[in-house]
Parts: sequence; structure tokens; C-alpha cells
Amino acid sequence: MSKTLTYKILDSHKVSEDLENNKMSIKIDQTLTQDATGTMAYLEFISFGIDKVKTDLSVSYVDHNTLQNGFMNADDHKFLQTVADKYGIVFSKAGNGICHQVNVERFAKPGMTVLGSDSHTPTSSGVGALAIGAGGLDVACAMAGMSFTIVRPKVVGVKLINKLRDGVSAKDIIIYLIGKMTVKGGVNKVIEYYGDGVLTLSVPERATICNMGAELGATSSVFPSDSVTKEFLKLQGRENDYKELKRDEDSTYDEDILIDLAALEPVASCPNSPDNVKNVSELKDIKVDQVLIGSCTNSSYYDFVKVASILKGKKVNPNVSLGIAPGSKQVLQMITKNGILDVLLEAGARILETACGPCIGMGQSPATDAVSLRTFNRNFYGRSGTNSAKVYLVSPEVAALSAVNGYISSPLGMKLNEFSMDITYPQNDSLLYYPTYKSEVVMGPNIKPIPKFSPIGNEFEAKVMISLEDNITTDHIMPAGAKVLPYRSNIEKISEFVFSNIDEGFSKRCKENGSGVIVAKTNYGQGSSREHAAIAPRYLGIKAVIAESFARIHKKNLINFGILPIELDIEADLLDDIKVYWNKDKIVVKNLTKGKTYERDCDLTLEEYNLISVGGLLNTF
Ligand code: MIC
Ligand code: SF4
Repeated sequence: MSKTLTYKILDSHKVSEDLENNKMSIKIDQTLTQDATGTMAYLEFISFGIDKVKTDLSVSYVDHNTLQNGFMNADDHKFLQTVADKYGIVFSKAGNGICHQVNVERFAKPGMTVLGSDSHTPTSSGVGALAIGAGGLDVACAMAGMSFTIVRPKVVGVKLINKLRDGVSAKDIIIYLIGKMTVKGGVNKVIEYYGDGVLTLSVPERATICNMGAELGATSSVFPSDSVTKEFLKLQGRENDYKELKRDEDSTYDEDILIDLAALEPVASCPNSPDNVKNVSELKDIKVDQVLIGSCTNSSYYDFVKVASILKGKKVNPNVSLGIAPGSKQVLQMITKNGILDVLLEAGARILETACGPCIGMGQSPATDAVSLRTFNRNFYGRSGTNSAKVYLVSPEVAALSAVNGYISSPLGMKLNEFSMDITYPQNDSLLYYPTYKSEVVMGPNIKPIPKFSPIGNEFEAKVMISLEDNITTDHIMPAGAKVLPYRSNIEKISEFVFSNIDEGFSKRCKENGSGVIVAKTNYGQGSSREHAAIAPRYLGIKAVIAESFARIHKKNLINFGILPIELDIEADLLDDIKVYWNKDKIVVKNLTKGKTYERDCDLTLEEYNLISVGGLLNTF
């Protein structure tokens, strides 16, 4: 039978299948973690009592918490480095770059499966891998050699035809698609790209597109591995990693989308959601205060060629602060060697560290009510660190031109080829450490043991601790940023910040009540893979989340930590009394305050049911 590329890779990694529940378990070849989720993932891994990782390759990156304002981040880094050395994990030190950018450059291979404790792990699919984001505990399990279970994904075939016009970029393709499909349009789907237009896109452009597949809620995205992939791997000194991969010509998709690249124009995700998409030409009079170029979406050498072509001989508008963060040490070396860095400095850019930085609210928060243009992937409320800021997500080309003009500007038609793409890629791995298996794990005082949770029980009463709308992100649930991120290894402390951007009293209220439920509408938990958005509410006594629908990674995280996700649309206000009764067959929810009863079949697999029944996955070891 002819197959899509997605199912070629999935089936070649299939360990088991559960057709009744539409699930499949796959072997994971490679894992990646980053520091903000990694400390938990490794604490979990260590608790399994295994002496070394069982994957072909596992890499631990430090790229999120690099501000080091206080001892906490540095302690985390030391912990991660010693764990990596002891258990056989490659360690990428702070300064080496953003996990996804470095993984594409140095490690991801066509046809392999990658599981990462970061929702943008699918960036590695740009080289023809099938890369999936997950919670830290799932990644810990994969490192221990266990398979990873997913809903058998539907495959969306996106046929790309023709070629982008000058000034239009890969970022515009994916933002356009997110506008069409919405932030929940990709849940339990893989987005597979094919068609003649694919060959016109470089690996970094494909990586940009796969990166923001996360904003569709997709399980992953895939590109074929072709001559463009081969050339990229050759430039990275990895031509032996190449193998050709493509769909069978007559394979069919569950959904079909056609994109004529030649018809696209520059677009932007407007505040506060990636799917709030408008043409840049419609935004042209908006004054800009801040422009940031970088993040795992757009920080490749390829991106800086475009940016420098616009900035060459120009000055950044005096009212704009332009910050630039190259995605990796390799990119920084390349732009240094061929004069691009000089162009950026001459124009008036501020050069930031090769790290996530402002994307996760670590510095560069905009001024009150400021307009910030970012080449990043998320513009959720509060994520920049300034709740009143208006954050637009755009291509590097739009960002650079707008930085010069001082207002949002369209680069459509601009030829941007001042610098050659064809240069040597330095392969200096001086910030990568290969394991010696000799270290003892070093744990600083801010690294606290993972709390133990007891089972929620099959029948309980609790009050509604918060009642929410559609598309609540994990940034709403568990904010990041410079104030909160240092506590990622300290659940007791970080739990004080749950929902703090939208409801300051949440944590206190939960503590006073001792238990509670969360009520929401559709796509609850979209965005980041941070399992803290499940662990911290669990720590505060949350027993169930009742939502019309859930985002994939977050639902799994809730189950992993023993919280019952209930897919129901219920009417409930703050502090309403709720009674829940659940077993393997059905779930009954009563709003005792409103006198309403809701019932549904239990949609959990036996494994998931058992996990929640015992209080979460960690209680099974
Ligand atoms: C993000 O972009 O939100 C993060 C920070 O990279 C997260 C992971 C995290 O919260 O640590 C992600 O996307 O998974
Ligand atoms: Fe880092 Fe931002 Fe990418 Fe998350 S989305 S991995 S914070 S650059």
C-alpha cells in the first residue's frame, strides 16, 4: 500500500498499535532537552534507577535560563552537565545556541524520530526527521528506552507550488497556514509538505515552517529529504547522515491544502495569538518601538543574510530598539566571518546572546503599551514580560525593514542577496561535551525533589478554582520570564506563580481550599510543553481539568501527573461546588451549585486510566 512520508517514518518505528483507541507507540531514536524543562526531566530519569540512556543519542541543551541573576540558573546548568556526563548524554553548554537550531545543524538526521521536552522540537523535521515535542516525563521515559505513545495522527498534505516572490519568506508560509488552520487546527495531525515548491526552500526555511507547526498544535511536521537536504548536510560535514526520503506518489492525505507560493505576501500574527493573521500591507502605519530578530524560528545564517541585505548602509530608526540574537555559535561565527555582524552593528543593532532570551521573557521586555515586532513564534498575552505590549510575529525581512523605517513595512519585491549563502559552515564543537561517565551529580540548593502525589480517587468533591475561555496557553497557566524561570527545579516555589498573570489570587485560593478543579473551553493548554503547567497545579491540589478540548502535549502532562482531564463543556463559575465520579467507562460531573449534571464515556486508554488511578506515572516505578 502506498504511504505518506509521515507513515513511512512512523511505521518503521512502530513498536505496538492500539487500534481500538487509535493510538500507536513508536521507538524514539534521539531525545533533546533544554534547561527549563530538563532539570525536571533528568530528576525523573534519575528516579528510574537506570545507569545510562538507552537512545542512539540524547542531547541536553542550555539555552533558556541563561541570565544567571542569582545562583539558581548556574546551579541548574551544573546539575545538567554532571547528569549528562554520568548518564551518557551529550551536553551543549550555554552559549552554544538554541536547542532546535543546534540540533538541526549538528544532530538531526533524515528518517529518525526525535522526542524533545520542548514544543518546538519539530524544528528538526526540517532535515527530514519526524520530531515531536513532549513533556519532560515522556522524554525521560524515552531516554530509559521506553516507546512513546501518540494518537495515530491524521496527515494533512500541504502541496507547495511555484516559488516565493522577493521579500516573502518561509515565515510567511507558516503564518499564512496558521491563519487558515488556527491554533487548534493541527491537534493530533502531522503536517506533511510536498510538491515542486519544496525544492525551492532551503533546510533553514523548512525548519522555520516545521518550528511553527507547534502553533497549529500539530504532533509534528515533515519535509522530504532531497537534494537540498543533502547539500545542507554536506555543508555541515554530515553527508553520511543523508538518505533520500519521500512520499509514495499515489499516497493520499486525510486533508489537502494547496499553497501557491507565488501568491503569498508578507503577513504577521497580530496580538495576542499566532492565528490572528493580517497582511503586513494592512498594518503599514503602525509605529514600532522594538524589533527583535532571533529565536528557534528565525535565527539561522540564512535569516541574517536577508536581514543584513536590508540593513546594509542604513540606520535603525532612533525610536526603535533592534535586538539581534543569532541562533547558535555557528551562526554567530559565520556572520562574524563574512561581515554581516559588522553591518548589523553599523546599523545600530544590539547584539544579544545566542539563546532563547526575550522569546521566553528573559530580558528585553518592551515598554508600556509598546509595539514589538518579533521573528519569534509566540505572542501570547504576557509572554514578553509586559502585559500591555502589542507583540507582532513577522519574518526577519519585515522585522529588519520596519526597524529602519520605524513603522511596520512590507519588503515585498525587495531583492535581498547582498551576501552569499554559499559559505563554509564552521564545525567548531567547543561547547559540546561528550560523556565520560565519570561525574557525580551536583545538585544546588534550589533543586528540590519532585513532590509525591497521592491518587485523586474515583469520586471527589472540589470547588472551581478558575473558570476560563478558549485557547488558554501554558504561558497563562505557568508563566515563564526572568522572575519565574529560575524556579523550574523547585515546584513548591514555582507553584506560587500559577495563573499569576491573569489571576493573582489563584495559588492562595487553592492552598486555602486544599483541592480544586479548573474549568475551561477549547484547546486548553496550547503552546509550551512545560510539564510545570501540570505539576504545579497538581501540587496546589488541582484534581481535574474540565475543558471542551485539550492541546495534545498538555493533556498527556496532566495524565502523567495524575490530574484527570475531562473533555466536557460545562457551565461553571468560580467557587461552584463540583462533584466528579469516574471509572474506566464513564465520567460524571455534577455542578452542585448550579444543579446540573454532565456525563460522557471515559476516553482514557487502560494505561492512562491506570496512571491517574495510582497518582501519576512516577508512582508506577
Ligand atoms: C517555549 O517556547 O514556551 C519554551 C520555553 O521553549 C517551552 C518549554 C518550556 O516552557 O520550558 C516549549 O515550547 O515547550
Ligand atoms: Fe526558546 Fe523561544 Fe524557541 Fe521556546 S520558542 S525554544 S523559548 S527560542
